[in-house]
Amino acid sequence: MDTPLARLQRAPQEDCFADNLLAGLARTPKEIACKYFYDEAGSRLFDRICDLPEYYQTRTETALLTRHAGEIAALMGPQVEIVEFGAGSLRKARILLDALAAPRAYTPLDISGAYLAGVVRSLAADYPALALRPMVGDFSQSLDIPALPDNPRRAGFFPGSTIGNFRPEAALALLRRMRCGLNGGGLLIGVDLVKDPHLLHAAYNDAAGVTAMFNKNLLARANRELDADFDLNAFAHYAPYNAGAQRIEMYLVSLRRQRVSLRGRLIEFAQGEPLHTEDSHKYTIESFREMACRAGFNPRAVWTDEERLFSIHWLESR
Ligand code: AVJ
Repeated sequence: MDTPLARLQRAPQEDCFADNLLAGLARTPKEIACKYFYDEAGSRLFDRICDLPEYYQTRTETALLTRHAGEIAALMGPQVEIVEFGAGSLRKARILLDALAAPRAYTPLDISGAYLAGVVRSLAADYPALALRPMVGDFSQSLDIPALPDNPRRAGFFPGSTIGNFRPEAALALLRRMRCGLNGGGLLIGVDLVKDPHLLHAAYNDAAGVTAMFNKNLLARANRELDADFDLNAFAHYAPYNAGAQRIEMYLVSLRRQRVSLRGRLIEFAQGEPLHTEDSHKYTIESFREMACRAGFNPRAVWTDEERLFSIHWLESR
């Protein structure tokens, strides 16, 4: 019997793909929120990115989680409810669930409902005794997660450096909301580190072109869901590293002057005009801990790999 997917409370201002895309295409420069990457096709493309040789983040974080699982489980304590933000494939959560003492429940949140339903099915089969509460929705808008009747202690899990997709002021606000949503519980968070720009550039411009497909999937999704007529070959993937802002910026660049129809509107693109699709901010361990403190957390522990490519932080609510 499938685990039913609950719906994360829709925040009043939560916008839909069509409205958000039309509004973003009306802005200068044109932009669209990166959360719209994650329809089922996009979630599968991201899974492929995680296995790319250039995309060091996933294997580095997974190795850190595996090596320090015991320490992390001790800090989280027994009978805890794990709330994971942007849970994706649930692969990393399995490392935690295997190390924790009698975890009370696991609540994976993700915006990609169909994809989440599939991965939850296989997790439920592997962890039959675990209380599973998958929720579909946009955690950047609402974190209203109903408490379980026995109100177990919560621990948040936010891996993959998805915090990097939020501009620093928005990241700070999100951490504050997470701290409230965790009711005093701690947060285990993955943070990608500032490093050699060549390594960063390669991670978002892989030789196989999977990141380009992931980026262009946004246009394919608009064609599928909104009856738009984007020509994917008339746009190029462009993902430079902005050293001043310590972030990767992702764009789709129009290769020629063109018009796209969307919901009865005609959108003009000039040749060379960019559509901004994502930022991926990088931190130093110090700059992230400083932000965590400002969000009301006590940065209790941090783990990083020998090459200091990636970091995992355990933050306790002050
Ligand atoms: C899943 C948000 C962490 O920003 O590195 C991967 C998404 N974008 N390649 C990231 C992504 C391009 C990824 N996060």
